[in-house]
Amino acid sequence: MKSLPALMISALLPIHLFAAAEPPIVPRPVEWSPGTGEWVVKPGSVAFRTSPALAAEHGPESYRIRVTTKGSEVESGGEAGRFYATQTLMQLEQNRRLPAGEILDYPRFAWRGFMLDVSRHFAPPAQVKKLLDAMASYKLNTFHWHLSDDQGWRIEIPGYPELTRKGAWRGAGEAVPAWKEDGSDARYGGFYTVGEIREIVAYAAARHITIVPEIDVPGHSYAAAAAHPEILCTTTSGTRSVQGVSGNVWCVGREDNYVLLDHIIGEMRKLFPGPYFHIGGDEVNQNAWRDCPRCRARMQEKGLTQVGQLQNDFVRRMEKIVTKHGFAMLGWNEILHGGELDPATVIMSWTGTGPGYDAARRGLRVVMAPGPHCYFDMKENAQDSFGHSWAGIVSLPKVYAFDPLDGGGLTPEQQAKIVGVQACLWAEYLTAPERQDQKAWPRLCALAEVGWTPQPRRDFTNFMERLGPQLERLAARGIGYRMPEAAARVEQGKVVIVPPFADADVRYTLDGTEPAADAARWAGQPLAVEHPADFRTRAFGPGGRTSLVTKGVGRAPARRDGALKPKVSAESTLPVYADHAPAHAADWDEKTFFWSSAKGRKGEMFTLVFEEPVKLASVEWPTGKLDDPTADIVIDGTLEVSADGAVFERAAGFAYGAARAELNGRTVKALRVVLNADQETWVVVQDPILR
Ligand code: TNX
Repeated sequence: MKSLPALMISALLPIHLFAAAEPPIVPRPVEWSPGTGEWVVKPGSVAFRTSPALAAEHGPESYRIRVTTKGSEVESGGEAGRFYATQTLMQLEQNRRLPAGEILDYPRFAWRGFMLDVSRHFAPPAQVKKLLDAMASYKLNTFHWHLSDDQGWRIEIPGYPELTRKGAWRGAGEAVPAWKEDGSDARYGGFYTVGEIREIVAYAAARHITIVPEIDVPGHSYAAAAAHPEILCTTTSGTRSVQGVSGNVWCVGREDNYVLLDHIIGEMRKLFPGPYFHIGGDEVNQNAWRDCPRCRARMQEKGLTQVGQLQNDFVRRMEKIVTKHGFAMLGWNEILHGGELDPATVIMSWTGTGPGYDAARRGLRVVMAPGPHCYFDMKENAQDSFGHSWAGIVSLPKVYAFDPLDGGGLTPEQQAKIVGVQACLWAEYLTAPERQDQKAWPRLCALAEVGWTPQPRRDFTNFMERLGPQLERLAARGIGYRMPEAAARVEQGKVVIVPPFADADVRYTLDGTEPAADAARWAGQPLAVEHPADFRTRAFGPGGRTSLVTKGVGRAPARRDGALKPKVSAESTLPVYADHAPAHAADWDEKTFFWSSAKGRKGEMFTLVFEEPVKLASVEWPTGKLDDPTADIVIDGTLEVSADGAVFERAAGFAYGAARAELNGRTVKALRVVLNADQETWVVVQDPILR
């Protein structure tokens, strides 16, 4: 005991010297404890065994890895755990070496999914397999395959050849070749044969991925109706779906339709051994049923008073069919409307998290896929050239920030109904295969971590530190991932580049040209930049991927807490754009601002006159648009101060669009911005920050 301190020091010293940084594994494991040294991998010498104790405690997907200088061993809860341990080992290994240490790992959620829409644009089998490979390496275990929609029916159904002969091609029966070599043909169609489906299902199973097939009914069914017009109502009211399509809703009063759906699901049961079948159920234009005598008869028979109730009636019948074939049913959150559901039915919450919480309160199981965090067809950045934006900008940090259990005020029992999380990639814009890669990755790395890693172990900055090696891995798989942007901002009068992650290769130019791979490389030294609006950065990633170009230099957002808000009037010599009158830069509301409708000219002014003179310690005056750091800033200007409103004197100059002056308690009657030079842009003036 006496010698313990000395022992501790000698024991700690080497650990400290050799302690490896946390290995860059995604998703981040539950526990990592570093060891000493490393093990040089000899083929086939990892010892695997299953551990009933681990299985009992953390389930079949759990595993534990121990690496010492002598070797490595893996214990797993089950086959899946063994597979995931292997994925982790592959991420750990560098130059045939594994760092010594111990990892204990298991998932936070059972459902870690990705949905691919192959209807709007077809994805050939090889592309699906490439996706499954990458998903598995990030421990994603559910592939939701959106196989039908208005633009295409993508699965061969024995007995109903027209579904694919006509329904898999845009335009009635028009045979458009599948992928054009150069990906230029946006109209391509295609479908999976029974053989191809079998092969992909087996391929997924070997990677511990369950496939959940979806046939979207009763809406989103234009392609099915192109093949089988008889499935529609006898009189269509001509109304259109949210997405502008008419004639795309199955008649719910036609008995033969249920026979056909039963047949389709029966055929699909033979191909998909998994526990779930997704019936869609979203965005149904229920007006289609309004004037149809069969639908009206159905309402009478069932004693329904509103057309909308037919949706629940249809969903209940689908539940019976799906259940009869041994599947549990899944549907988009619209199936919650209008009545009870079978307790085995699972809800996919897409319009937000609210419907998911409601469903959990009703005792139903839920997969969270809310648009604002999980819709990968959204733009990732306001400058993105393609993508929807109805759910906002779904950036990498936005995906990462999602916690499926954070909100809704659920009890622990209700929380347990939330089985997991899923990203969805709708394919309206996926006109070429590389677009799929670019929309999916690396956001799917972030989502994998949402689904796997315990919430207290999740940290975006830490995630970004582990991202660089993942991009190498994605590039090695031939995935054209999206390289995240760098940012540039002012710190102490100099420009500093913030790379998207440590060691990222970021290049810049000073003259407004797009940085090429041989442009000046950011090496961590702050830069003096004469024309910040002409500053450009671009990040270069593994596999020749490049980010968008970031333009200009950002300011840290101005802090306005505790600032003075005296009564003031405002005027400008510049003409006003739309409703952005001068008063909007003096209403102490940072969301509004003054905006000129002409380029700034030398000598133009923007003046604030206080009703009563105010004593000011300091004034900070930002110009330009808040969401776009160099748009419409004052480029060369002076901040002037007046004690009487008549005689002004210089207090500070503008740099990077803002001016700041220490006034040390001076009495001020008026403030103004004066332009020192003509500029090419209009002028936005924000409210000054007075203290
Ligand atoms: C809504 S999500 C849809 C899809 C679209 C998607 C576009 C859902 C169940 N329906 O049909 O492709 O928005 O973001």
